[in-house]
Amino acid sequence: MKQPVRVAVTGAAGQICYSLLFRIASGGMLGNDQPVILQLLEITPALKVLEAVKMELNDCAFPLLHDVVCTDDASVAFKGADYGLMVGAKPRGPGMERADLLKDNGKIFSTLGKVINDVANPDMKICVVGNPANTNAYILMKNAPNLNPRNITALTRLDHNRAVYQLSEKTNSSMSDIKRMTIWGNHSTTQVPDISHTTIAGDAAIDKVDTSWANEEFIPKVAKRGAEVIGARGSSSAASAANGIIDHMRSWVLGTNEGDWVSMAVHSDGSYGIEEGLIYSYPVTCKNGDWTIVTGLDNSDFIVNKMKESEKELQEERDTCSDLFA
Ligand code: NAX
Repeated sequence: MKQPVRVAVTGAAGQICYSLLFRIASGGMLGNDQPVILQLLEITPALKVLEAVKMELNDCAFPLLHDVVCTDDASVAFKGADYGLMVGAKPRGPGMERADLLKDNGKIFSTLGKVINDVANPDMKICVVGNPANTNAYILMKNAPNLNPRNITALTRLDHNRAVYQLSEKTNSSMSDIKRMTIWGNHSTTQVPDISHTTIAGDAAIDKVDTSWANEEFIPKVAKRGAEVIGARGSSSAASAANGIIDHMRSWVLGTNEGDWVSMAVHSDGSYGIEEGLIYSYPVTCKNGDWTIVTGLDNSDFIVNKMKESEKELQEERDTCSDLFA
């Protein structure tokens, strides 16, 4: 049996984690042979609820779950952590501007970045989920210089999965036949879901749909799917977000399938003319616990313009929070 790894999770008493933690503990994220220790962080008022989550985790008798630590002290939660799932953040309140949300949540990520820098395993792999996810990841990265910036990523896998579903519904095809879906950019409404390089059972997806559907219906449908779920459910996506996190980490750690790729917001190396250092969603392949941006894709002017718009939004978000990093 492998040695247990430490998985730190923030916002652990929240909605997403009520699905996420049970899937990690059952082996869905890191494999059926990988024992885990969950190190769960919450704000002090939520510790009572967190204890109840721990009771339920224990009552599942998961063979892979070695221990559950509940704390409101980030230095305890991240001590020796190998993986960090950064879910905890404030929701956008009534009348709150996006800039206010950026500042409030940015502060959480600058504080956590400093703690992680001091106490976590320097090879720790991080997935930021709390919104604005890409910019929070950027702030965390800037406050944690001991970590490898390649190990600080943000979640766009939920958007990727939403895009696969929309295409499968439109073309009446099986989701397992859809390969090479791409989400470019920010996890926001400027994201660019792109089927230009996607295949369905080996055939080009763009040959099976109208360009007008791909550009005018598919892109906004995927980009605004989160709002659609909120409208129907009264609160934001939770189980599907947890599933996206599981998929993101599993692909990163255990690898992507031959001939396919996934979408991850990662530290830009300047590929496709995007500013180096931004946390930008790209198509990536993963092997041996590392990711590689898929290069050499030929993008239409329409897609390139949209990619640039999303880059601009990320630059503006970063500039709004510049006081949170040196
Ligand atoms: P909840 O409000 O249910 O849970 C958030 C939890 O975080 C709460 O229990 C709160 O006490 C805790 N928290 C707040 N500040 C904290 C801090 N400083 N340290 C530790 N914990 C803290 O939200 P939930 O539905 O679970 O969503 C969490 C985040 O995911 C939100 O920011 C949301 O916007 C974001 N999402 C991101 C998605 C993505 O694809 N990147 C999709 C789903 C989701 O909307």
